[in-house]
Amino acid sequence: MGDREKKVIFSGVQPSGKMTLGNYLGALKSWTKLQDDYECYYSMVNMHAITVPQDPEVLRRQTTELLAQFLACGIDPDKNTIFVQSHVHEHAELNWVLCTMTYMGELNRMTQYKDKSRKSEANLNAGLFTYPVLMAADILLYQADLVPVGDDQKQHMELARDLANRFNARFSDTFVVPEGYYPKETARVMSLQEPEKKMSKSDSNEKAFILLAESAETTAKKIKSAVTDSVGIVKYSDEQPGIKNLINIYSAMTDKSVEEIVSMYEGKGYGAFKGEMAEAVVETLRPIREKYNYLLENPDYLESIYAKGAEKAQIRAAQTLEKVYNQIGFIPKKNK
Ligand code: AQP
Repeated sequence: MGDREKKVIFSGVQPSGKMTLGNYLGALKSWTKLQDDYECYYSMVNMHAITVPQDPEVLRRQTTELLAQFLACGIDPDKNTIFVQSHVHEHAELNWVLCTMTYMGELNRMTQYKDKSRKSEANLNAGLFTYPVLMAADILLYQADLVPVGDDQKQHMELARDLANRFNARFSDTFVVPEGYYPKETARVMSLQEPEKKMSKSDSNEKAFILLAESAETTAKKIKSAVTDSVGIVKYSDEQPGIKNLINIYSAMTDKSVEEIVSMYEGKGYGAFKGEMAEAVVETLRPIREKYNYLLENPDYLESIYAKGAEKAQIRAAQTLEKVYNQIGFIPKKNK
């Protein structure tokens, strides 16, 4: 654990739709900044995605599309290990061990479960309930030091830390206790239609989110129809959550500070602000979308990335699982 050259990072995105600006600004943008200094494991977490019903054909397609989006955002396959979660069976195995050490009360408190179960009452499955344990397994398998995620994942990160500490205390020092890594203003990008809710790729209202892969016209239209308020002043204030969210997005997409943006629109209305913001967002997304479309035409290349990724990820995952099985008293399998 202590003899590693570089610190380790793990993070994942569900192939439950196309990536939103929330996924990008909350997670992927930090991934690209961290890839030079850390040993990074990035996963298309399809096992998490099936906690809500998925069409098999769509899930298959979305998994490779997600990989193309990772690469288009600047995740370098030569520097990072990029893999499909279900290709490394150790995730399911460690999940089970950790399930036996997680209290029902801990899972009952999880707000993501409460939100998602409200949305899908007809599909209240046990996987949705134990989702945070699988997430802990994902992270702990790689002995990750750091987990770059949006702050909607803070509660899940706490559970991962608690489980690592619990296991280490009950048996012996086995897991690195991971830390969450949250970007400042965009740790929670909000819905364009209901700014008190986070932007989510599975929102039934398509105007609520911006997708990295959608056309420039669609993005601009969505920004122009984003819900604001009747104050009419571009101000960074909790009383104007719609405008605050747009300023945060504008700032993160252009690297202009919030103060700079506010002063740029002094005395101007929301129309000018939204118009120029839309242009800036569209221009920042343009190269990502173009690269994404190019990559989709190269399925063999994408396959070679996730094949190599699974091989590399599995080496590390298997080492951790072997230690865990040994600690808990599972006898090793002997080959005849
Ligand atoms: N609105 C957001 N703001 C900041 N970060 C966000 N993330 C998601 N939404 C926002 C971060 O994106 C990463 C991948 O998320 P995920 O796909 O694993 O699951 P999620 O958090 O449930 O994302 P969605 O878009 O809301 O998916 P659905 O609709 O399928 O549930 C995570 O790091 C997350 O923090």
